[in-house]
Amino acid sequence: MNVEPHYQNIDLKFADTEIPSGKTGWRSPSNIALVKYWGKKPVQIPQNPSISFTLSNSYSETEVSYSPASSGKPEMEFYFDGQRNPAFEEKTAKFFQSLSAIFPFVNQLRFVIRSKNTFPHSAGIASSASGMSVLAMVLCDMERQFFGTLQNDEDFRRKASYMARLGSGSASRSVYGGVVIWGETKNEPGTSDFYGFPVNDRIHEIFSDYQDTILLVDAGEKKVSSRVGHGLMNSNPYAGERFKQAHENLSELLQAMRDGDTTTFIRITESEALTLHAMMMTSQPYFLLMKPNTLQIIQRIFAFREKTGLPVSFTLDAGPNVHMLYPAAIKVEVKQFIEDELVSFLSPLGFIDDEVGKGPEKIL
Ligand code: 2P0
Repeated sequence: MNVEPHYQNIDLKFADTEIPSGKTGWRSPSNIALVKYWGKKPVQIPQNPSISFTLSNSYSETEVSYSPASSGKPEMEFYFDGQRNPAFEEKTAKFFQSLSAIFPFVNQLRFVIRSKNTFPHSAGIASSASGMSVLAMVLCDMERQFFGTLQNDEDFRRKASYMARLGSGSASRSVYGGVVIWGETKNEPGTSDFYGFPVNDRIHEIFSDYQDTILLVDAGEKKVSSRVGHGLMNSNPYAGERFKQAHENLSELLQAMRDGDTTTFIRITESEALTLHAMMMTSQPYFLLMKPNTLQIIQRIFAFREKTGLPVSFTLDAGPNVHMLYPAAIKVEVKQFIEDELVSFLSPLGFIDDEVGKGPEKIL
């Protein structure tokens, strides 16, 4: 078992007369899992390792103003898309409070947080991954600025990923660009249950600019909340086998990604997507999150691949929208395929063109 980093630090606290005011801001992307995280143990430890593409165009952008607080705990106003958002405010305040042994300085500050996403809320793109990773970047950035620690980028990212994980498991992967593993993986040194680990130096270049066109099937889509979803795995009769299979799939997928083997990539990622949904269908209570048009699109992708031999495939999140994955070199052919065969199955929101991205960026 990997050793958990020890981040509790009572010294990360301002002298009473030196509590600062200022502003910082980051942008952080969402990510799409190829081997899925579905099932966890306390505290935010995954039942199996997962691997994802960090996205480029689907991100959260968050500005945080801070000033001295008087109450001895984090004070907060949270605006989402310009509107005060009590639900996000409560969630973020709770998250910050839970971090007070790691970042004691949060108890001394009043935060005004303004956040927005580049993707529509109802698109079912993991907003917790971008939203929680962006907050982790902000807090680590404040630590670096005010306490002189985390000067080394590797230390900075690792702590940010650890913090992001505590906010939302999948967010641990968004702290890095490219291809990222979260969860200890056999024969992959550096991987850990406590933080994400980028494996770009172990990946064939065909995957470095892989495309993800997100086909929005249902605008009013309701996802299973992650709290409910992960909880279902505690009593799913197939859970044990599933966790074992995910370990095996990750090792095999990583080998295929090293080799640039798109055939194996397609077989494993599509099977992972269907298995995620199979887990929801075999839970109590059960959930059917695909829509008729999800299946229409998947069938069209199978037929297009059969007809053209082009390496186009799909994956799914915990919802009805289809992430269509393909190498950048066949963008033109895939665009035509979407126009000719898929647009009639899409909601008015259409689709989002995305691709593998570089990870979070400081904006302020
Ligand atoms: C994933 N998902 O690997 C999987 C696949 C959705 C389907 O991680 O409870 O929001 O915050 O740790 O990360 C969604 O769950 O869960 C998720 P929490 P999270 O991307």
